[in-house]
Amino acid sequence: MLKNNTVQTIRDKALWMRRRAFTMVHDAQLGHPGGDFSAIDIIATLYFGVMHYDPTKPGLENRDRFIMSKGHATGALYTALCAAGYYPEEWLDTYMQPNSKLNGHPNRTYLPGVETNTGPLGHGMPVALGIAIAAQISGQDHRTFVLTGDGELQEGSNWEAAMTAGHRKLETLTLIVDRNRLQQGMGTEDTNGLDPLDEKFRAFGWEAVMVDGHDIGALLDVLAPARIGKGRPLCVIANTVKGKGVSFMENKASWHHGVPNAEQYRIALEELV
Ligand SMILES: Cc1ncc(C[n+]2csc(CCOP(=O)(O)OP(=O)(O)O)c2C)c(N)n1
Ligand SMILES: [Mg+2]
Repeated sequence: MLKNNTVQTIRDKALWMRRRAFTMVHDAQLGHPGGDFSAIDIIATLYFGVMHYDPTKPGLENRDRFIMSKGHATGALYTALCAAGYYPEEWLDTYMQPNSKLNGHPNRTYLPGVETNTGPLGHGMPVALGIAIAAQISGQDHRTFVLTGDGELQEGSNWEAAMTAGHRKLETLTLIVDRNRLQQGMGTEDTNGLDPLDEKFRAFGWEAVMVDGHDIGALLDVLAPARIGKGRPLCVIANTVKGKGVSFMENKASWHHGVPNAEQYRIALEELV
């Protein structure tokens, strides 16, 4: 189903996702809230403004696919799938508990709506490439979206997939890069620089655009238009802030997998309104 939601409705979903994800991380004392918060506006835009899917039929043949390649940001993915209707909210309360379906990294065997297991960085793009090639060969027009971290792009497997996608003119494939400029402990440009990222993708035969990854209207403008006939895969470089929405978390590498104490949790929920 296509969700013809307004920008405000999507923003409300994203706010709920941030609060709910942070509660999950607080309760479990585990998780990756920095990368959850940089990605949530992107994922909310996809699920509530762009993608065609039916949560009652997770295997629907011509559904649009979303692959969460930065699989550590489960707070963002699990809250989105819940809000999209794939499973009840009580499941979120089990996050990271023994025998939960909501593990530290997403598992398609346990969780409806998860297209492929991720966690080891650099695998989502090659899987998305394969799905998009299969669609091309079989004449399906569904779209395949893949979200990678920017640090994740330091993995060479992404570039092999990017090269093949350009070569095969995979117009139904859209990569979104969560460009928060931080990886696990340091800046991407301090470790293995990525800039100029847009020019690199263009050189590989892609269309590449930059967008504010927290501006839902701008994200809709670049992600919603159909790709059939464009003749090239699309790379959306979404400029984001790691920890977006909570003052003491923003742009702090320590919140990559930092977890809140009671006081930090209270302040964060006060700010996330
Ligand atoms: C192959 C591999 N190496 C290392 C890790 C450990 N790891 C998890 S997240 C992360 C940093 C990822 O940075 P980025 O892709 O920028 O993610 P974000 O900033 O969006 O959280 C690392 C090194 C991993 N999951 N997989
Ligand atoms: Mg990053």
